[in-house]
Amino acid sequence: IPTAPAVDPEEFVEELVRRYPAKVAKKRRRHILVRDPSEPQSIEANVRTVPGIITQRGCCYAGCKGVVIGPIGDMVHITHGPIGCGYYSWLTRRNLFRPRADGANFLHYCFSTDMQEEDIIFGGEKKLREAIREAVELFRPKAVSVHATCPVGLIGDDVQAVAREMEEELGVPVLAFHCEGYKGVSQSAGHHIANNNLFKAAVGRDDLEPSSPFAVNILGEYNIGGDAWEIERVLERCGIRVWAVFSGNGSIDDIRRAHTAQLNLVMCHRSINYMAEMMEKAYGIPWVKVNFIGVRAMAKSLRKIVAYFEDPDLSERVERVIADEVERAERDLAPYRERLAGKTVVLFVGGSRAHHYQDLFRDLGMRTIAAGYEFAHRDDYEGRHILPTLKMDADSRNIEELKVGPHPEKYRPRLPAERAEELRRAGLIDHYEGMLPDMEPGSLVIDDISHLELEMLIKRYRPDLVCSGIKDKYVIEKFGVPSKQLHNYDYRGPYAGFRGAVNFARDIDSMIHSPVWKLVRPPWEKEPCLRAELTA
Ligand code: CFM
Ligand code: HCA
Repeated sequence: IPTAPAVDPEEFVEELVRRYPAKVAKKRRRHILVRDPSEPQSIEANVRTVPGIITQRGCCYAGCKGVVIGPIGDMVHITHGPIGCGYYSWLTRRNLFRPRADGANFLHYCFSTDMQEEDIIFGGEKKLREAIREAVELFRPKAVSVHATCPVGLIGDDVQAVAREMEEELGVPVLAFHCEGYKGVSQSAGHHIANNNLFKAAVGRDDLEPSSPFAVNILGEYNIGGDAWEIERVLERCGIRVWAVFSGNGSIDDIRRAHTAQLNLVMCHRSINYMAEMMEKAYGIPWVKVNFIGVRAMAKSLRKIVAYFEDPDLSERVERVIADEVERAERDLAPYRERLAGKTVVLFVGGSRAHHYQDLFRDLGMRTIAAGYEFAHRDDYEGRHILPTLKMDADSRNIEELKVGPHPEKYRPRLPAERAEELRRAGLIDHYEGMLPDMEPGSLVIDDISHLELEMLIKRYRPDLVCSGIKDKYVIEKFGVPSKQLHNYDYRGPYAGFRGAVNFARDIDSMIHSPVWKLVRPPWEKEPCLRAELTA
């Protein structure tokens, strides 16, 4: 694909929205920005997609079952609904899990009530009861989760009542989630529902304390392609204990005792900020926003942790690890950087990676010319706290009553107010680090991008790489542009941490420099398929 002629971004934005009917154009215009650092900018986000537009978004059930709860490997997760919902969320996200000493790993199974027409007409609660009983008898899990899908909400099955009943009958915790797909405008509502119930039903149930004084939880890290393992390798090398991960390679036992950690590291703010805030309010655990994607971002995040602990031995050890890991990563990255520097990329993914991966591309000398989230909120773009317009429920108000551990009096704020203020001033405990401030002047930011807009963007800007998901991957590649899935990593990874950065550079280099792209001609450059000739 030849390099793009210079594009005027403002003109391009007008061209984009001109393709829509006037009312839709007005709506979409508010989701598109040309980055201008000279003024405070705001963008519309987390609102309903206009019906008829082809969006990359998913549903509330995906956000709850697929994203937050699903990766906990030693629980049985039951989808209450027609079989498609369970089937299409079965192993596709690549959240990896290694069983603990008890050997339990249920992630290879797809549990569903497989609702039929009859259940829709007469109600599915009986079937759900039987499914929970059967799963517990066969697998003896430590806990069960139940996830409602769209039709369940429409017919009114009370999954929470069934869960309470079965919990009593079987003596196993059953966590029920009313995460019907249609709730909210995207996956985002599902994250919130998952956080609330997981906090109420699991966190604080076991008071076991870590033996290390430097124990942290990692929130919003889902071990896609083994990311959590690489992060853990580095942290353990630094002498920092990973006490619980929400929820990559996750165990329900770890989550039950997560409230005894010293610090919460928030990787994906979008999916788990609710949990971080509830744990801070209820148990006094402060949280810092981190990014473990990219060499410099990883080093910066380690230094944030060090600043919190204020321990000279720890600082020294962490600096030694950073020096060693950075040197090795830089050496391994050098040949790729030479081949990738100056290449352009556009990223349209989820609610955090479209921002996090920009750091890694900067390490490689690549330029992000356009980016956007599918379902993130304004905070995640603008890098400042914005009060939510829609309040899901009042959980955070009753936080005092939510301290359920055996010794609630123990949980006091770990971070004195003065020190917190100091760290905040030094930029070391930022809670909101948005995408916008990090983007180049003149670059494009597009929220909830549509297929049409992505196609026009590729045609006009001709980026060297598009990072996206399965819904657009093959469309993009038929345009002759390599497309990297930043969701499931195209069956590869890990990409987090120091070693992950090198894996990523290698994979991107081989994609971009594959000779295959020269053989693909985008549809808009092809001859018409049919030709008629008039003969004498
Ligand atoms: Fe957070 Fe995620 Fe993401 Fe997300 Fe997702 Fe995901 Fe994603 Mo797919 S939790 S917001 S709801 S980082 S599943 S691991 S890749 S869209 S950018
Ligand atoms: C989801 C999961 C998803 C989908 C990925 C994609 C994932 O939100 O339903 O669209 O390619 O990461 O598996 O985001």
